[in-house]
Amino acid sequence: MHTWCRSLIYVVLLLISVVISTNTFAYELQVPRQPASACFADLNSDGFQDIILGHKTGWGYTNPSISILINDGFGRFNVVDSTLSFCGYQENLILHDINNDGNLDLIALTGYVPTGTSDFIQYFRVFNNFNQTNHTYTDYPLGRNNAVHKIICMDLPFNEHAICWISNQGLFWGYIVFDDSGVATTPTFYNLDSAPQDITITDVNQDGNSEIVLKEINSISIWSWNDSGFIESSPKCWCKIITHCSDTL
Ligand SMILES: [Ca+2]
Ligand SMILES: [Ca+2]
Ligand SMILES: [Ca+2]
Repeated sequence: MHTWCRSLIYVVLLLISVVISTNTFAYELQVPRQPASACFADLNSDGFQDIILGHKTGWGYTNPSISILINDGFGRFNVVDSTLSFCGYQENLILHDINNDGNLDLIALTGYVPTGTSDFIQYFRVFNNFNQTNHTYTDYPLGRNNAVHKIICMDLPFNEHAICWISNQGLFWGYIVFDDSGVATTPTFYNLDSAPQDITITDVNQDGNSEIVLKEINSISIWSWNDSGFIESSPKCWCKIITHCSDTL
């Protein structure tokens, strides 16, 4: 066989392998709106992790807020439900067992403008035992209606949990505690000197209890939990962030 003939066969086989690979692994999923967040759980109890996508709804109460993508066990996902619609950007979807029944609950944000007012009243929407088919929920008012920047959920002693959030519009952070049976308290707020940028959870001093780490514009503060609520570490700015600027490069 001529060398050019072998080369041609090699090129054809290579093209065929590329086409097979493309058909096997490349596919597209269409969801109804731009995703803004995602979290993962086995929503149909088949042993494979599925995806919950949060969408930016804009101000439309009927725009899809959540899409459920079910894992087929072979590396593909199918969009099985995009019918859940409620107002609120879903930039923070959290799965947490907020009522200690052994089932993950989905925490989202929602809100509405009551008739005759211009205020956008905000709520946490907690879907109890969120799975592919059960979408029952309870709404919990945030108490302040400034834009929510980020949500986290933290385990507290005695099987209690706290949903915490920051607002860079209102310069504060707040939390709601859920007791061991899932009953919520009224929200508590801490005003800040500057806009909070981020909030996260970690065991800073490695004592087995988690603390909240709050990042403001130029500082980081640590908040630990006791029977009276969250207590800020002292001094306030245990870590000063200094930005160096130079006119010359
Ligand atoms: Ca699954
Ligand atoms: Ca639960
Ligand atoms: Ca700790």
